[in-house]
Amino acid sequence: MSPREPGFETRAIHLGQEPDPGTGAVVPPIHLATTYRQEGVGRSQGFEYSRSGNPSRRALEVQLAGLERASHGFAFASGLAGEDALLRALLRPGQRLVLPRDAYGGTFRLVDQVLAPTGVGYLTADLSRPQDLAQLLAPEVRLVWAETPSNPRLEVLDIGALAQAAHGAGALLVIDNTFATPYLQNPLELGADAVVHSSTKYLGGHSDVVGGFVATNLDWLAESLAFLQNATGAVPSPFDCYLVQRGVRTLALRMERHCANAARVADFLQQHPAVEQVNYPGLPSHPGHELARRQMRGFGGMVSFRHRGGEGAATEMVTLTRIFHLAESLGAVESLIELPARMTHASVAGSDLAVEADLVRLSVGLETAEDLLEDLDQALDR
Ligand code: P1T
Repeated sequence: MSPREPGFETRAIHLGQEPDPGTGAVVPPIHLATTYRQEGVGRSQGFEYSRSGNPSRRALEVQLAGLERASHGFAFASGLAGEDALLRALLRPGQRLVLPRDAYGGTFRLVDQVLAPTGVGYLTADLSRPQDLAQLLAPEVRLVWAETPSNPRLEVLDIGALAQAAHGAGALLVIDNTFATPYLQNPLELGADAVVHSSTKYLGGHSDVVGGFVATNLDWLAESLAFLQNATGAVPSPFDCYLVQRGVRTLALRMERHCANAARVADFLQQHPAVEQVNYPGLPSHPGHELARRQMRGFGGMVSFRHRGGEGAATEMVTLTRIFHLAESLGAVESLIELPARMTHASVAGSDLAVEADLVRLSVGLETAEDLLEDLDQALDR
């Protein structure tokens, strides 16, 4: 019998987290040292200066790479810092990337306002039709960037089909796996070349740390990311690494409840007369439902919906909840509500990624489901 591989929960709790060899402490210490004594010039014990590497960051990188089924993982100071490193590693002036029609506003801003002025071009495409991608992939298009499920409309994209289309044209595929987390989906196993996370969200899970993570199985890309991590220095502090690592230990449990609560919320909203359209991949009416069933191990904790009363009613409604906090970000224990067009996605206004003004986004937390339904009901009814 071949030895069974440890399951997700076991890996989340043990990878990169062996008891401290010096003391036996079952929680690895937070290594605050910025520099490491060398035995001789160029002879270190693996760490030299904390920007280029430190044990706390390494522990987190081992843990997260193991969960994403990656041979290489890199932690960054934020999701956008990770995206920046990945984009710099993959694109040169004169080359282009494809962006999806639905993605985090900050990702669009990074490409449109930071990368494009350096000569890297972009185009947008409806990535729900991977079969159309081949025509768009001119030789200078080196990269397809996608989020699935996407922020804020919860579109589900076929990672395997996108990888095939991208690779057929000599391009690479990056998947932002922030909404799904490695618990629900492993894009590298489906053919993606790199995965990026905002670990500020479900990985940290408690709204108390900003972080990013990039994983890949490509050795040349890993080399470039390691270089950029050190050369540009957008690295997380050891304490930030500890917080994300602690969050990830309970990721499986939290995601189960996020999924269960979000399913209840989506069902409830679908039947509410003030709600026009509910975006949740777990609903059989969602256009990506069947694909999500095949590609994911659950449907996630994010829900968005259009308010039948239009922009004014939506803007008012997000201020009326008592448990859901009106706030940006997502993926933590407490439920959040927001208006993407005016908040998280203000930077996509007027672009192909523009969001409907009456769209409300919910990050469904871990509170008692009945309390969440009651809260939404009273806010929608006023
Ligand atoms: O905020 P930061 O850690 O830099 O991560 C950026 C980011 C990247 N990718 C996705 C899918 C994201 O949702 C985010 C950040 N998003 C929010 C802050 C938000 O409220 O949507």
